[in-house]
This record gives sequence, C-alpha cells and structure tokens, in this order.
Amino acid sequence: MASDKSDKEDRDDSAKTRLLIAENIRRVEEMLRFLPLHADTVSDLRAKIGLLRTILLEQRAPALALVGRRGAGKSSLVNALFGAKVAEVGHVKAQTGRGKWFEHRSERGSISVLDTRGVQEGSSPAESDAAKDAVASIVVELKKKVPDVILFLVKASEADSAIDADLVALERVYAEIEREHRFRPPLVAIATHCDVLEPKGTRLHKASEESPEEIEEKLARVSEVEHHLEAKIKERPKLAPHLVWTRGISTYISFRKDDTVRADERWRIDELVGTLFKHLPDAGRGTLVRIARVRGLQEDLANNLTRATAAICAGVAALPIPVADVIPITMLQVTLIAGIAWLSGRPLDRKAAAEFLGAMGANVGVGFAFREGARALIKFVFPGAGSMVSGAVAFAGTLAIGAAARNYFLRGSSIEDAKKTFDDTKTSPDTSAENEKRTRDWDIN
Ligand SMILES: Nc1nc2c(ncn2[C@@H]2O[C@H](COP(=O)(O)OP(=O)(O)O)[C@@H](O)[C@H]2O)c(=O)[nH]1
Ligand SMILES: [Mg+2]
Repeated sequence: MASDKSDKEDRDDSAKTRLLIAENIRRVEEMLRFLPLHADTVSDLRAKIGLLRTILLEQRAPALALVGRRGAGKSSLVNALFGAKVAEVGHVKAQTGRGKWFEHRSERGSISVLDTRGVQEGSSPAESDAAKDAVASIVVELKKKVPDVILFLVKASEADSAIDADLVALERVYAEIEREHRFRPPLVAIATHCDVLEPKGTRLHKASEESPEEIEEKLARVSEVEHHLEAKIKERPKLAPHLVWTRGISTYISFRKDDTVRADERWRIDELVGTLFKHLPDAGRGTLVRIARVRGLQEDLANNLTRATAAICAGVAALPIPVADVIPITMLQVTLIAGIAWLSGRPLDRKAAAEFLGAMGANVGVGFAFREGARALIKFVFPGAGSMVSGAVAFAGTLAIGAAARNYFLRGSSIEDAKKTFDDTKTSPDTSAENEKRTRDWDIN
C-alpha cells in the first residue's frame, strides 16, 4: 500500500512538474515578443522553444509496423530494443496484440507495435479465411494509426528463399498506408538471426575475442545476405524509394524464468536504434533513447536540448531585465537539468534536479520547487552578477549546466567531475563547429 501511495505521489509530482515547465515555457515565449532582435532570430528561437516543448512535454510512443513471418524475430526485436523481456518470444500461442496496435511498456516508456504476421499468407491466390481475417484486421489498424517506420524482417538463412510473398505483403501494407494517410513511412530491412550464420560458433557480439579470419568469413555472409535482401527490395518500384537501411543483426537475448537476462548476444542493435532515431519525429525520439539507452543518442539529444535552451536564455537575457527577473532563465535551466535526467531514464519530476542542484552546492531546500531551485541557481550560475545578466553570460551558464548534467546523469560522472565540467564549460564553452555538427547530423523533425 505504501508503495501505491508513493507511486501516486510520484505521478502527481510529475504532472505538477509538467505544468510548471509548460507555464514557464509560455512565459518565456511571451517575453520573446518584446525582444529587440531581428525577425529571423526570433523565429529561430521560437523553433527552439518548439523543440523544448516537444522533447519535454509532447513525447509519445514511437509507432513501428513489423512485417515478417512467424519466427522471423519480431517479438525478439521488440525485446532487443528494450533490452528486457516485454514481448513473448517463440510461442505460437502467445498471440498478444495479433493484428492490433499493441503498446509494449516499461517504466522508461512504451513502443507502439503493429505485428502484421499472417499478412503474407493472405497474399497467395489460395488464401485461407484466417489469412483474409489477418489482412482485414491489419487494414483496420493501419487506418487507426500511421506507423512512423516500417520494419521488414527476414531470417538471414531464409533471405534468399521465398521472400517474394513477404514483399507482396509489404507492398500491400504500403498501399493501405498511402491510401489512408498519403504518407509512405521509411522502410528498414533487417536480416535477423545473423548470429547463427556459418561459422556458427563465431560470436559477432564478441568479435574482438574471435579469430579475425572467422569473423571475416561470417561478416562476408552477413553482407551477402544484405545485398541480396536489398536487391530484392530494389526490384520493386513501390518499395525501393522508401528503403533507408538494410542490415543483418542479431536480437538474441536469453531470459531466465524470472525474466532476468541470462545472456545478451545482441549485435548491431545500437545501429538499428540510431536509424530509427534518425527517422522518427522528435515526439518519439526522447522516448526511444530512454528505452534503448544508447548513450550516444541520449547525449546528442541532451546536447541539442542544451544548445536550444542556451540560445533561448541568451535571448531572454537580451531583454533589459534586472537580475531579480532572471527567474524564467534559471527556471529553463532547472528544466534542462530535469530534461537531461529524464533522457537518462528517470521520471520527469523535481527529484533528480533537486539531487543534482543540491550536490552541486546550490542551496535548495527540502521542499524544493522549481521556482525555489531557480532562485538558488541564480547565485550559483551568475555569482556576483551586477544588476543585469548579459546574453553571453546566460548562454555560457546554460551550456555549462547542460554539460554538467549530461556528465552526471548520462555518463555517470561523480558530482566533483560534474562541477569541474561546469566550471570549465562556463569559462570556455565548446562552440566548435565540430560540436555543432555532431548533433546536426540528424534534422529536427
Ligand atoms: N539466435 C537467434 N535467435 C533468434 C533471433 N531472433 C529471434 N530468435 C529466436 O527465434 C524464435 C522466434 O522469434 P520471435 O521473436 O518469437 O519471432 P516472431 O514470431 O517474428 O515474433 C525465438 O525462439 C527466438 O528466440 C536472433 O537474432 N538470433
Ligand atoms: Mg512474435
């Protein structure tokens, strides 16, 4: 019961935090109306505010349609993304979510999956009633919600046999989405079970411990399968333009009876997550990186969030406002801390930000509220500020907060290291073109 109560408190806290963040973002947006800046700069800042809003307040489950036969590894792929057992694997009887959008959940977020198995059986001339039903139900589901990305899965050992029926099914899925939504999602083609290609015992996920010749042989087989799969898809004009990625992977994780992980033999899942990330709208990206915990992507998103927040803070500081009025700026900085903690997998609430600020030496009370934290942060980020905070100082201070929070929450640095990062970044922020580029490699969707 006690835990029910604290669960509820956490949810309330999270809801309150969201409200506060939304309110402050609105307030900052208002302030920008009075900015004596060029219209282009103002609209750029509005886009950045949009990014904050999307990442922090408008996240949803990424929607993935999985096309592939029974046994291709669709459920295993879902588990591989989570790094945990959320979907039943290999049981014919486990028909969870058959032909329906299904939310696979964890504490860190959900992924919405449409498992289209059975659809290829409906592509044959002698289709059974069951197969027709499968197709009909998938058509209904595709009307309800449009997938962000379509994943086509085939077993590596079966990629050169009869995949034509699967590809016809895939075309059918595209035709339905196109008709209903006038949208053609990106297509990701995957050869699963690459770990069992010859030489079978050679471990792709531990390549550095294996003999280089055997790894080379295995990789050559993987690449042969990929070429074949890609060529097959490229033959079809209705699919070819949408193909964005073709790779062999392994999703294999062995779970004990209590669902804990016995062996993790996943291979190239980070790359797959990177591809999904690239093709998802921003509203699904935060959720994906929380779930899949790919550090590089969490950091990219954290850096983007940091840079956007820093630019907004600098914009607000360009207004002739006295120090007492920099609360919206420091509120944004507290929000940034909370946001980066959230990207690491923690809930979006005040706890993580309070822990961080307290440890950094900003004096925030037990009954920490965002506003109170913001006040404490003024002294911390802008010590000895005169009567005004300049745009440049607000910018550097925000970059420093973001870098320290990233090191603490995402890299697991000690608070001492985070403090050092804060001091170093504040005096010489990394505004190098290289750092800029790193996170611009993917567009804001
Ligand atoms: N070795 C290996 N086994 C896999 C891989 N992906 C799936 N499997 C196994 O293949 C079987 C079918 O996988 P499942 O995910 O249930 O396929 P689905 O029917 O498409 O959902 C299960 O026994 C999985 O453990 C993989 O990449 N490597
Ligand atoms: Mg399955």
